Amino acid sequence: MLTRRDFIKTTAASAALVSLGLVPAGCDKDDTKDANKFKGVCRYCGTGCGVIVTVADGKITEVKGDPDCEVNKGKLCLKAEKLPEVITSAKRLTKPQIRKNGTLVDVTWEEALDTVAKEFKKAIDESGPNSVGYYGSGQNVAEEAYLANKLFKGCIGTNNIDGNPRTCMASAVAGFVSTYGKDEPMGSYEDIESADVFFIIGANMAEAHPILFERIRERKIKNPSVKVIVLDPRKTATAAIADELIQFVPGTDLSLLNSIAYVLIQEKLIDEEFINQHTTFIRTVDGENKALKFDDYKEFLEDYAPDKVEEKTGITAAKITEIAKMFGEKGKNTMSLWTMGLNQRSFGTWLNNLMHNLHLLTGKICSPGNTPFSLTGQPSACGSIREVGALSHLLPGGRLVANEEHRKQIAEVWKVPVEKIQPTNGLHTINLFNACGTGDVKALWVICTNPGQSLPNLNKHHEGMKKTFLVVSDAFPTRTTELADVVLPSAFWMEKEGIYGNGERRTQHIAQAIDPPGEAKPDVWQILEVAKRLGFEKDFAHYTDNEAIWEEYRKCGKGGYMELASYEALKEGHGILWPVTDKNPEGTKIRYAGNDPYVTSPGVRGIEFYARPDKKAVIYLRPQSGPNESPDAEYPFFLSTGRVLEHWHTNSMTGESEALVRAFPECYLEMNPKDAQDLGIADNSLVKVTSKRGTCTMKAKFVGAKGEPREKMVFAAFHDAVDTRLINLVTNDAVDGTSAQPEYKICAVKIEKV
Ligand SMILES: Nc1nc2c(c(=O)[nH]1)N[C@H]1C(S)=C(S)[C@@H](COP(=O)(O)OP(=O)(O)OC[C@H]3O[C@@H](n4cnc5c(=O)[nH]c(N)nc54)[C@H](O)[C@@H]3O)O[C@H]1N2
Ligand SMILES: Nc1nc2c(c(=O)[nH]1)N[C@H]1C(S)=C(S)[C@@H](COP(=O)(O)OP(=O)(O)OC[C@H]3O[C@@H](n4cnc5c(=O)[nH]c(N)nc54)[C@H](O)[C@@H]3O)O[C@H]1N2
Ligand code: SF4
Ligand SMILES: [Mo]
Repeated sequence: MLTRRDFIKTTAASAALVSLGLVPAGCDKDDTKDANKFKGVCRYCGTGCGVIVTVADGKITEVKGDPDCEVNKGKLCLKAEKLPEVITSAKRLTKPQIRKNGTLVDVTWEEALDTVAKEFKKAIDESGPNSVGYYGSGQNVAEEAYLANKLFKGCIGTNNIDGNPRTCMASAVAGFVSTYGKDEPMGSYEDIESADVFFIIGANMAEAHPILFERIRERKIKNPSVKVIVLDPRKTATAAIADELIQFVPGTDLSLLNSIAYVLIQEKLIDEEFINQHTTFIRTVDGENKALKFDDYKEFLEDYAPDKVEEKTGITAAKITEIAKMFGEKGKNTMSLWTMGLNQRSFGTWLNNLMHNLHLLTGKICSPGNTPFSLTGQPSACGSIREVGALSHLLPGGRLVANEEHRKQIAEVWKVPVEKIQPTNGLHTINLFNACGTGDVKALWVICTNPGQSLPNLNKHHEGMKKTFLVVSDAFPTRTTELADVVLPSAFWMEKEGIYGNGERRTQHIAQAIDPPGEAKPDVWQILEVAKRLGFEKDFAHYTDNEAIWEEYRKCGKGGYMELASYEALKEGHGILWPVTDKNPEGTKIRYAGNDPYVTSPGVRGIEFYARPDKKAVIYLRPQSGPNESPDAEYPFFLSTGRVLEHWHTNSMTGESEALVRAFPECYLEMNPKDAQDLGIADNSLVKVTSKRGTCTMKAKFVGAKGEPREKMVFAAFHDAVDTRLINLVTNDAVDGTSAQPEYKICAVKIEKV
C-alpha cells in the first residue's frame, strides 16, 4: 500500500508522468469499504491496472488507480481517468433496435430477442448449425465468453465462434503452444524490476502499454546500467528510453532474429546444459514437423550470418552483433517484450517462435528478469478468450475441439452430449466474415467488438456483413451497428460485474458500481435470454449469478494446467496469477519452475516444460518468409497501422472524451520527411493512400507526428471512423498460415498528392 509519504513523492513526480499521458497515483488506500467506492480494473489495455471508482447519485464521478494493485500501484493513464465522461455520453445505446424498411427503429426487448432467436433458428433448421456464428471480444468478461462458447459449441453445435483476439493474439497463442505446449507467458510484470536488458520489438509500449512502459522507465532511472533495445521499423515514443534503436526494413525481422541467434552461438553466449536438457529442435517441412539436431540448426543459421542479412534488414552487421551481445551477456537478466509488430504478420507464429528461441538458447527464461514476454492487447484477451477457449479451434482450459478427450472433458462440465461438440475447427475470423459474403453464414451475433471498422480489407467485409442477418450488442453506435439488423444495447464497464484476466495471467474481479442507462442490459443476460428462446433453457437455468458461471468454468482448469482462483478470493483481493491450487493459493509468478504446482520433476534450474509430451521446449528453424504483399513499382510504399496513446481501437469509447479528442483529433499519415520531400508533399497537406483494395485520404504529417517511419514506409492509426480516413479500407486480410491472424502491419500502397 502507498504510504502518505510515497504519495507525496509520487505527486511531485506527476509533471513527468503527465507528459507521458499518465496520471499520478490517486488514492492512498483501498477505501472500497466506503459505500460509494468500488474496485475494478481499467477496461482498456491488457496491462490490467486496478482502479477504484467513486459513485455519487448513481453516477461514476471519479476513476483512480488502486494503490493495492501490484500492476499499477495507484497509477493510471489518461484514458482510464477519462472513463466517467465516456460512461455518461449522450450517445449511449439505451433501447433495442430492429431494422425495418432500411432504418433502425426502437423496439421492446421481447421483440428484439424473439427476432434474434427466430432468425437463428430459421438458419439452423434450414441450413444446419454451421450457418450461424458468433464474433466476440477480448473485452468481454469471462462469464460472457464462457456462456457464448457453451451456447454455440455445446448447444447449437457449431464451432463458428471466433473473436477479435484472432486479429490480435492468435500468433502469440500459436507461438506459446507450439514452443511450450500451453498458451500464455511464463513470467509476470514483476520481471521488469529484475531485468537488466529490455529487448522491445514490434511494440510501442509508450502508447499502447503506458503503465508498463513507465515501470521500465523507472527501472532504468534507478539503475542506469539497464539497457533498452527497441526494434521497430518506425521510430516511436518508446524509442525515447532506448539505448539502441534498430529501425529495420519492415518484414525482415525473421532474418534479424535468426541473425541474433547466429551471433549468440558464435559468441558462446548460449547455455549448453540448459539446451541439452530442456530443448529439442524442429523444422516444419510441408506441414510436417521434423526433429533435428543442434548441428542442423547451426547449419541453418549460416544463411543468417550478420554480413549476409545486413542489406536485406537495413541494419549493419556490426549493429546486429552488438545487440545480440547485449541480449546474451552472461550474468545479465534479459526480458523481451513484443506485441502486434510480430503478431499481425503473415508469419507471426514463426516470429513468436524465434523470440522464444533466443531465450531458450541463452537459458534466459523462467527466472526473475529472464523471460520472453508477449504483451497482450485487450483487457481480457487472456482471461476471456484464450483461457475460456472462445475461438473456433479451442475449448476451455487450453483444450482443442479436435481432441476427443478434450471434447469429452468439456461436454461433461457443460452437461451436453459429447457429439454436440463438432470435432473440426470452426471458421476463424477472416473466413467467418468471408462466409457471410458467400451466404454460408446466414446469421451472426457480434458482441463487444466493432468489426465494421477493425477488420482489414473492409470494402469486401462490409459487403459480407450486409448480406448476413447481423445482430450487434454494443454500448455505443459504431460502424458495425450501422450495418446491423438488430442492435442490442449493452451494459458498460462498472454497470455489470465480471472477471477479467490480464496479460500476466492475473485474474481480477470488477464490481458492479452503477446501473446501466435506459434499457441497456448486461451481455450475460442477453446470452441467457437468447439461449432460452433457442430451446436451451434447461442448459442455462442454473446460472443464477456470475459466481455460478465462474465456479462452473473453473472446473475446466483442472487437467488443463490452468487452475484459477475462486470467485470469493477474486472479489476480496487485487488479482491472482494462475495457476492457483491448494499448494499455492497465492498464485504463480513464474511458470514451469519455482512454485509452479505442476512441476513434478524439476531439471536444471528447477525447470520442467511439463506441458509438452517430451517435457522439452522447442527451438524452431524458421526461414525468412513473407510479407504477403511487398512494395512494387505501382505500390512503392510499405503501409503499417497501429495505435496512439489517447485512443482506443475504433474510437467508440475514447471518442466520447472531449479531452482525448482534443489531444488527438484525427488520424494522419506519418511519413518519413525524405519521402515527403521526394514526392513534394507539404506537412499537413492531404494525400491519397491507395492499395489494391481501397483508398483513404488524410493529412500527411512528418513534423511533430507521433512516430517517424523509416524511408519507404508510412504509418496510420486506425481509430478514425470517418469514411475517408478509415485505413482498414486499405489494409490486407491475408492471414498467417498457422494462427490465421491477419497482416495488419504490412501491405503495399502508393501515395499521391490530392
Ligand atoms: N492507447 C491504446 N493502447 C492500446 C490499444 C489502443 O487501441 N490504444 N490497444 C491494445 C491492443 S488490443 C493491442 S493489440 C496493443 C497493441 O500494441 P502495439 O503492438 O505496441 O501497438 P501498434 O501501434 O499496433 O504496433 C506496434 C508497432 O509495430 C510496428 N511494426 C510495423 N511493422 C513492423 C514489422 O515489420 N516488424 C516489427 N517488429 N514491428 C513492426 C509499428 O511500427 C508499431 O510501432 O495495444 C493495446 N493498448
Ligand atoms: N488497421 C488495423 N486494424 C486493426 C488493428 C491494427 O493494428 N491495425 N488491430 C487489431 C486488434 S489487435 C484488435 S484487438 C482489434 C480491436 O477491434 P474492435 O474490437 O473491433 O475495436 P473496439 O473499438 O475495441 O470495439 C469494442 C466495441 O465494444 C463496445 N463495448 C464496450 N464495452 C462493451 C460491453 O461491455 N459490452 C458490449 N456488448 N460492447 C461493449 C465498444 O463500444 C466498441 O464498439 O482491432 C484490430 N484491427
Ligand atoms: S495502461 Fe492500460 S490498463 Fe492501465 S490505465 Fe492505461 S489503458 Fe488502462
Ligand atoms: Mo489487440
